[in-house]
Amino acid sequence: MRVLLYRGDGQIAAWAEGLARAMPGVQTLGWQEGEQLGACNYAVLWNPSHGLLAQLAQAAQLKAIFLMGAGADTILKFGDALPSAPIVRLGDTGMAVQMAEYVAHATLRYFRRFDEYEQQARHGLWSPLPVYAKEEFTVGVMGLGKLGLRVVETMRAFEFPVRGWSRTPKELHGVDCFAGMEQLDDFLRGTRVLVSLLPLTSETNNLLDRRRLSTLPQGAYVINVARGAQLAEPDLLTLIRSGHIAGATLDVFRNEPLPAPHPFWDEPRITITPHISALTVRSEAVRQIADKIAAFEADQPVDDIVDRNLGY
Ligand code: NDP
Ligand code: OXD
Repeated sequence: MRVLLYRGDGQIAAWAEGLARAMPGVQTLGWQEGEQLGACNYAVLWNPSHGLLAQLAQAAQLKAIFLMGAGADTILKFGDALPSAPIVRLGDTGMAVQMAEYVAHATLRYFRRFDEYEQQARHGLWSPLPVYAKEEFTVGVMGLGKLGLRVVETMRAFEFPVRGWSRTPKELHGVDCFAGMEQLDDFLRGTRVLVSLLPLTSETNNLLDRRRLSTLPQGAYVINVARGAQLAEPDLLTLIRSGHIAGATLDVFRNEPLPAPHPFWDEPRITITPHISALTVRSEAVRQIADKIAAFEADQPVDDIVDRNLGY
């Protein structure tokens, strides 16, 4: 069996080693811009180029494409140039716990006023601040998939009121569930800490615009760990500067790396991280991909196949 490995950053050596260990007998091959692609049965890739996808579309023996990450927007953006083989994304593989760590940290930092205590300490000030009421700190998670559900579970363990929003209706113990565009405003109205864990699709692009962000209550906090294009960046900034939104922790941006002159860099109420909230754990990803290839070979059902119509 021949498996193509490709990453936009060229770092495939460790993936090749991992796959060789997980699938004895596998032959891995690489590809570089301008090269003719060799025959392959599967492709495992991240940030492919148009040129690579055009060649994969002609690869007669290709059975499936595996992504080295969770977000299918990274490949679906190529639209008509996509090969017809199924596209399979990573399902959790160690990312859900990292998301839970990240969101818990950002929420607790705001809720327990750690930034303010940090400032006070720098000024040698010993001065307990009023405690926020937990019942007024509803955490609202947009996207109740592999990652969102783990965040919901973690925030419930801290005894925050938790609500969730998804495309299809859900019933989750101890969680107020909302679904669809018609329930989005109600969801936002009662959310003090908003977390986005939605995929980027035509429906979620620019979803968090000025009107929707204004629907959040005064003093709300925004955590975006999904995709930057879901958030209207100038609108967030305006609402933070007006005092309606207290601040934000952002891991993802419309343009990455966040450009040097971007106003977010100068806004102290915005915490910026460089798209690290949940990193691919290569060993777990390789194991999952190897298992899914085995399932394809045995004509067994395979999880996490991307629905091209839905965009995730
Ligand atoms: P899943 O596909 O498991 O879950 C997606 C969730 O979003 C589902 O609950 C789905 O609803 C919901 N959803 C999709 N479209 C809509 C919509 N139009 N309206 C309301 N809800 C919607 O994805 P994951 O949890 O695995 O990953 C989520 C995203 O996180 C990824 O797509 C990626 O962009 C991002 N990510 C970011 C990383 C980072 O480091 N910053 C790392 C990994 C992922 P339903 O349940 O009804 O289908
Ligand atoms: C992903 C990501 O989607 O890294 O996996 O953002």
